[in-house]
Amino acid sequence: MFSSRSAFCQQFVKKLELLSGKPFADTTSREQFLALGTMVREQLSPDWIATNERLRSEQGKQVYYFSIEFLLGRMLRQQLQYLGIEEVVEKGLLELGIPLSDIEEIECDAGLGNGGLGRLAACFLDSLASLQYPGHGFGIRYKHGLFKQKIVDGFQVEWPDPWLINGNVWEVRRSDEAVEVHFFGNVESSEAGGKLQFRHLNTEKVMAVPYDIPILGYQNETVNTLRLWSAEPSPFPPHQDIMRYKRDTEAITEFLYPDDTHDPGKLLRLKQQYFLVSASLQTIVRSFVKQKGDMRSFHERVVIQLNDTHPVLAIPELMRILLDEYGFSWEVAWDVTTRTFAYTNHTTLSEALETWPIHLFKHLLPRMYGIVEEIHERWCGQLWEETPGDWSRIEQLSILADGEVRMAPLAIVGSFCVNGVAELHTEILKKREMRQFHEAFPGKFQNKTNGIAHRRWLMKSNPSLTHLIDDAIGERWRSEPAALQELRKLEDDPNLLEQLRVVKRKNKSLLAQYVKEQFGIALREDAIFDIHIKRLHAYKRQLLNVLHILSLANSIREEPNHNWTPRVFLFGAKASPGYTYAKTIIKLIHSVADSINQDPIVRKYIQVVFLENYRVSLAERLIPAADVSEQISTASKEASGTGNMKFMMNGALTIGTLDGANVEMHNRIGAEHMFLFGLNAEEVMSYQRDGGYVAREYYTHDPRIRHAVDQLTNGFLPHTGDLFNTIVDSLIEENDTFFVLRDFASYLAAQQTVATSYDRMSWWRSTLVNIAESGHFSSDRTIREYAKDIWNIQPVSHEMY
Ligand code: 26Q
Repeated sequence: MFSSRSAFCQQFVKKLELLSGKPFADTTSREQFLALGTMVREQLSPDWIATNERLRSEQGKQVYYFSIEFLLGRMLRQQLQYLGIEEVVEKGLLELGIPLSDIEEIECDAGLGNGGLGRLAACFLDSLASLQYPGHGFGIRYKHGLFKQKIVDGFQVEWPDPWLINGNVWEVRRSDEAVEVHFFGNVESSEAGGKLQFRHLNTEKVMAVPYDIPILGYQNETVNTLRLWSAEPSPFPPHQDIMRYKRDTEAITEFLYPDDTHDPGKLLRLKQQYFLVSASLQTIVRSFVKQKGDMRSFHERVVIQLNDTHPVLAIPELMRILLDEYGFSWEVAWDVTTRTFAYTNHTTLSEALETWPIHLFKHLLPRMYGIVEEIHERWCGQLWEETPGDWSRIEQLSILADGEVRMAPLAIVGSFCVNGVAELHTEILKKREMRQFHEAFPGKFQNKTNGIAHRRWLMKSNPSLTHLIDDAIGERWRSEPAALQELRKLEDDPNLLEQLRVVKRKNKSLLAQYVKEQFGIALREDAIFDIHIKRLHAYKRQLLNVLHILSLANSIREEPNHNWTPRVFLFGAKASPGYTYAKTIIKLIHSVADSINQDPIVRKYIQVVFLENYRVSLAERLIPAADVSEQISTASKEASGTGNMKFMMNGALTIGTLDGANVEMHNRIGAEHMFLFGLNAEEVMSYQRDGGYVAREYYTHDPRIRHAVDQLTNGFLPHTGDLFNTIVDSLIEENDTFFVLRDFASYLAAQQTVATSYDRMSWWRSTLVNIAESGHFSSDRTIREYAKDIWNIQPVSHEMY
């Protein structure tokens, strides 16, 4: 169909007219997008069927990735690249007078995630397919993804994200594979032949309808599946109040929850979690049994990775299936279950660990509760035998405590492997946050440092750099990203360094053009582009960046004739709607931006821009244009970070703390190729243990700090009154939980080094070194490690067919 440009054009025009019912000349970009998307789907269909057939007949072990979030972004260009038809299509369309980039803009981001965790799941699917592993995703088809952010008068306002409003070309509804999920009701037990049997009665039934999305491997004929579940009323509804039943049912998959400062009262969130795991396990068990599998060896052909604790109900749900539906003994069921699941932890912030009130859990999921209670009791019994009388150990390790179900302990006890997402993070889990568990299960904890899909975050988003790399070292790196290291031979090639500079300038220019068109703001292209994009959280310390900007502006006013290096500070961040502190920081960034952009002296050198509605497709434009990557979390708080890797891969230099995966970047490139500052994790944790930090002393003794902090509340920022009192209070009265003032001087010094090093030969050499060493952070490496060390699965070979 895409064999030649003219064949493509002919097919495209025909498809477009058929679908739109209009002559070609009258069609809109949306209709063109739909036509092209439909053609792409038809093109990949045979490979999708073949991949599924292969998996069915081969009967090897498969991995299923359970995640409440998949932050996919846009898919069109990626599909074209993976099918190897981008050039034919792009040139063909141009002959018809249509820029592919215009059609691309029509596609809504699939924003079914909050940030790092959801995007990681999407990158993993990409690598699974590209490496030909038999691996599939299971998630939820939210009718509305993460809220859209609008900025009104400097404040964040949230709007629903109606991403499905024009349909979704990539999905296939599979009503024939719908299943039922049961909520509420009561559990009855009876004895038969000396054995207790349980029946879950009077339940509310919800239909789970799957929508499958094809996940292509890179030019390898593999098409895996992401199955997203949608909740619909059952065709046999309960007798009373049918309207309420319909509403309650549809509400289950209506919205993605924003990552709120944990509110355990949200019944709907728990409903989503059980809905996902119950429906997904039914699909998996059904296809396993259909292939004549014996449930006693389920774990030999199925491994399920739990992305954080959100899908952890899968553990008691598989127990339920084995006990109640297959009549297994507890011991055998537990053996199969604990050999099936592996759990990834994404946080060390103890306040973020998930818990559910028992009364709510029991009401919604009575059978799940009975099973969790028994898991808990047996586990505590085991602990008691190991260390009789050690109540404090049992308390720390127990699953039920203080009227709550603790999901992380359930996950650890019920799975055969627990992994952290960066070396430092895993060490902190093993030595501190989960030390007791690590001692109870020696060998269960592993590290799997996160990674990113280099195909999206370099090949797709940065074509200029991609071609430059191809010219320098050939194309092997595209399938073996570690080969980017070959660039290191060229560290002293002035010609290549100059070309890196040219590419960066070009990308900055493209971004400037976009920002001008979208937001009406003209960016100064000769400045350092210093970019801080991620969710807004106190521990990520956007505030530290803002205080530095205020301080830099103060210095410029003091010495207006000094030769200051021009800089553009770009921010992008969504704040959770209920997170007041984070929302105040967004307003603060806007107020500081206004004060600076209006100051006739300061604005000669610096510009501050907050870009509304940060999301995957915006990240793809920002990251290739970055000179400086802000990775400045309080050491020990950021589990890994993945934005850090994306910037590195695009040749930005990191200003950062030794936190998360920054530590591993540092190990690979050395301190001379990044700008490190601040306390390390040990130092932060010893302050937290022993005390001794008095934030007020830093405020009192450092005039630069005092000046900048005072500017938040002394009327320097116009029309803000006492809006920012709470921020100053968090620093002074609440003693600055995240060590912003402690790290301030060190951050300033690092920023000064950035300014003096910029655009020298050594800068571009560092850029080259960063790119060369970034291959390690491809999710291909990560997925190979999971496959070998946790999943025990092999790629599916095509050769035999
Ligand atoms: C919890 C309860 C109720 C509603 C929402 C949530 C919720 C949702 C999302 C809690 C947490 C998340 C997301 C967490 C996350 O993205 N963590 C990040 O994971 C990345 C991938 O491993 C790491 O790189 C980051 O360091 C980590 O912060």
